[in-house]
Parts: sequence; C-alpha cells; structure tokens
Amino acid sequence: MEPYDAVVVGAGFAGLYMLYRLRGAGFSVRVFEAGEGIGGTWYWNRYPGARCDVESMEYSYSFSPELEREWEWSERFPAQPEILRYLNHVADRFGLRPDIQLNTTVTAARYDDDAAQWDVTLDDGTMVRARYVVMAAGCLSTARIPPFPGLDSFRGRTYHTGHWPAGPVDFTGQRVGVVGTGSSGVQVIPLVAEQAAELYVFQRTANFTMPARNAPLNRQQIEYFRAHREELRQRERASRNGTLRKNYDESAVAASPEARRRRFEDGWRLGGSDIIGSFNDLTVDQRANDLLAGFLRGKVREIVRDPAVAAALTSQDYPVGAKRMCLGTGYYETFNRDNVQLVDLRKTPIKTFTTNGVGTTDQVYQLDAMIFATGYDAMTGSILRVDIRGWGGRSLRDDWAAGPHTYLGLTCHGYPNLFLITGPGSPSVLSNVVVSIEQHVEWIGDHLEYLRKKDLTTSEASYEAQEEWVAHVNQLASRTLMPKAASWYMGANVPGKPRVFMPYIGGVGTYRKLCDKIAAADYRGFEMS
Ligand code: N01
Repeated sequence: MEPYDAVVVGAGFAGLYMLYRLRGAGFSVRVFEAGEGIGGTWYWNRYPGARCDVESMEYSYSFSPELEREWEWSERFPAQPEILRYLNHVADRFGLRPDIQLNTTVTAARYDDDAAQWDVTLDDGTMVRARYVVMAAGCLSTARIPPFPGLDSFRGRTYHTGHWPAGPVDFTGQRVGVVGTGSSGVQVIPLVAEQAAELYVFQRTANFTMPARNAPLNRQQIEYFRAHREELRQRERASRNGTLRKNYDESAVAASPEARRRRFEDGWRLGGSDIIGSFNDLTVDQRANDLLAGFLRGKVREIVRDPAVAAALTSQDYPVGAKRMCLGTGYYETFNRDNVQLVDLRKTPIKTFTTNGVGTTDQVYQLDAMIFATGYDAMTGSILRVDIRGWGGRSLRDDWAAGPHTYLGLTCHGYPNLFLITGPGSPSVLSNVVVSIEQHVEWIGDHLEYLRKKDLTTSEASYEAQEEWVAHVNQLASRTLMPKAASWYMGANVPGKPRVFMPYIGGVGTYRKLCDKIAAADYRGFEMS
C-alpha cells in the first residue's frame, strides 16, 4: 500500500481540524480513532452533567466563517451532547469521515531511519506507513482508576466519568459512591444525588468551585458574537488564556477591602472562572490569593448548612487556580440534601473495597455502584500509551522518564516528523484548548507545506532548542503559585509520575507570537534535511 503523507492519531477537535487542514493542502491523510464515533474527549465524557467550562461561542472552531454562521449554540456553557453534535456536524460538513478509521487504536509508531518514514502499528496488527505522524490524542483522554485495594472484589457497578457508557445509566433507589471532587466529580454529583437513594461523596482534596451560572444564550448574545466575530476571535488569539476573559491590571493586595469585595462579588455573580482575572496578583502573590480563597470559603459557608461539612468543603490546601477551578451547578447546595453524605478521606482514608462496598478507616459503606471521577494520566498519558520509537530505536517513554521534553510542545528531538497537538510545553490545558488546537494545527500545516516547498523530507527539534524551551517553561511556572499544588498539571495525581509543571504558562498570545517568529526565521531551532 502507498504510504500516507500523514497519520493523525485521534478524531477529536484536534484530529478533525488537522485532517481538514492537511487534506486541503493536498496531503494524503489517515486518521485513526479508538472510539466508535468521533469526538475524542467529548465522545467518552458522557456522564450526567458533563459540560464545558469555556463558553460555547468561544469553545468552537474559528477557521470557517461559514461554519460559524451556520451553527448556533444554545447555552452559555455547552453540554457534552451538544458539543458532540457540533463535532459530528463539522465532520459531515467538511466530508471528513472517509479519511477517518474508527474503532482503531494506534499501539506503536516506529521511525525507519533509512526510509525516513513512520511505521504505525494498529491494534489489529496492521501496519501503515506515513511520512508524518501527528498526535492529536488529547490531553485528558487516558482515564485513570487508582488501584484501590480489593477493588476487583467489588460486585457493584463501576463507572469512570471519562469512559462513561453510551446507554442510559439509572441510579434510582440505589446506594452510590463518587470518588473524586475535581471538575468531573463536581458536575456529576448534583445529578446523581437527584436520582440515588443515598450518595456518598469521597473527597480527598477540597476544591474551589465557582457557580457556572449556565443559561440559554439569547438572540442578542448570538448576534453580537456574529457581528463582532473577527475582532473577538482576534482578541482570543492574543489573550492570556484563549478566552475573552477580562483581566484587570490592579493588585488585590493594594485594593481597598470594599473595592476588592465588590470585584469578587461581581466575579461570583458572573459565574464561570473569570474571577481569577479580577486582579493581577491572584496567581502570583500568595497574599492576594489568600484574599480570594477567603472570599470563596465564605460563600461556601453561606450555602452549606452543616458547619462540619462546610469546614471539610473549605479545607483546600493549595492556592486558588493552582488546580483547575471547578464550575458547578448546585454543587455546594447538594450537600444540604438528606441523601448526601460527604466522607472526608483526609480524616478517614479508604482502606479497602469489599464485595458490596468500600471501607474507610472508620466505617464500611454499602454501595450498589461506584463512580470514579478520579481523573487522567494527563498530558503525557495519551502520547506514551503509544510505543513511540525515534531514530536508532530510541523510546519516547524512556526519553520522558524524568518528564516530557519538547520544543514548543510541538516536536521532540530524536523523533523526526512527529508532531504533537497541544503537547506538554504548550499552553494547551491552561487555555481555551480549541484556540490552542487551531494554532497548532495551522502551524503544523504551514510547516509541512514549507518542507514540501523546500524539498525537505525531515524536520525535528534540535536538542539545544528543546532543552532551552523546557528550562523556559519551568522557569515561567516557578514565578507563579501553580507549582504549589499537587495537581495533574504537575503529574502529581499519578504515583510515580515525574513532578514537572507541564503546560506553558506564558499565555496564548505570547506563545503564538513566539511560534510565528520561529517560523518566520526559517524554523529556528529545527534541524531539517
Ligand atoms: O479529574 P481531576 P477530573 N483517592 O484529576 C481524586 C477537565 N474537565 O476528571 O485532588 C481519592 O481534576 C482527586 O483528589 P486529589 C478539567 O481540565 C473539564 O475531575 O488528587 N481520591 C480529585 O478530587 C479538569 O481539571 C470539565 O486529592 C482520588 C479527583 O479524584 C480535568 O478535566 C469537566 C484518588 C480527580 O480530579 C480533570 O478533571 C471535567 C485516590 N486515590 C473535566 N485519586 C469541564 O469543562 C484521585 N482522586 C467543566
């Protein structure tokens, strides 16, 4: 079989646009997707309450004005089914399906030095060849259930939010547990509480949850976005986090208590996570951060009636924003329900699962079902799941044993013609990821066209450029409060994973300019032949 120009791994937001961009430039492309349908993260995260925490009109492609005109979002924060419908519409509208192979997992990719081609192995043993491999497998797609003792013996039903079954799941009249209170737990808990007879929430770390204040979009909002789309999209691209969030350039520490309170109240009323931009020192100065944390804890105490429960829900041990802020709808209110009990795992850790429940150090909870909202092997998991071998047979798993090393989060030294979309070392998860995906896809597309025009066959990051970039990414993070949290940004949620702050925190706009400058300088830092 003729080799493809490019193999793309994953058919979510990133893979679909990569296919469109490369095909449009005349490259032959094959996309492999493990799911039975397209959508990536949004295909698998079908749990009740799954909703994006970036606003719908911002969390959508901007590359096609026609697409933007045609598609109309119904809510401020889009729910999973609507996002999935959108992605399916995109696939149909641009005729992408013939080049996507579903139900197919890429298990290995090995670079053939002599032929300057990648041999890509699929889970049915088939091998395909391609000049380029683009990893579009998502930053949060390797779901993780911690190896709790006795879990195998549990006879109740088990679910992971990131791998939720397609059909309906009914918890009516059941005793249900949820482990994990990150973004997924916060969304699933209120809805399951409405169904279950008893709900036990097993919390290890209290999170900071803002009210989402989701609402239907009105005509005026939709028309405003349409009328100003060019300007708004431009602002997103030049912004710090890829959204239209207003970032105030004033210090919380220097502000008067009244002014500070007013600003925080505005943020609380607005909902969403924009409150983190309400002063310029919230993410860099612990004193400022403490002021916001104090405000948020006060709000929880106003909502939650039982002071002991409120205390457990406000026992956060990290700066606000150093773990991803959660957006909830009735989250704290759920703990006022008679059928909901918060189990503080800091006080009474899980000891073991049994056949019909879970035991902590002080009690056994009888359960019919357990929901794991326990997160992902984030950022590197979906890349390293594939056995990637570069020149001389070197292994990416080995090369990243002490943490991911990339140039710009886009390429790795030793792996010619391998590209990562929103890889570690790029703004990715700290941004509106659709904006970051578009930037990477366009950059990769331009780069491959450049190579073709110059009659070059290979491109990889130089070792020096890569190591300089890794040091830069770390240095930027160390100036903020982010490394203070044991977060998945740091790899801290996976025992044994190296603790390195993985995303680039310098901002989407700054990063984009840098990438453009590097491209304009004939891809400075790349070795091409
Ligand atoms: O996962 P998480 P997630 N014993 O890793 C707990 C995006 N997202 O799926 O903090 C007990 O954040 C863990 O406790 P701790 C978003 O970027 C977005 O919720 O490690 N508990 C934590 O409470 C988000 O950040 C949206 O102490 C254990 C939870 O499980 C990212 O995905 C919706 C445990 C995991 O939280 C991941 O979110 C959903 C153990 N052994 C997801 N291990 C929206 O757009 C883990 N936990 C709104």
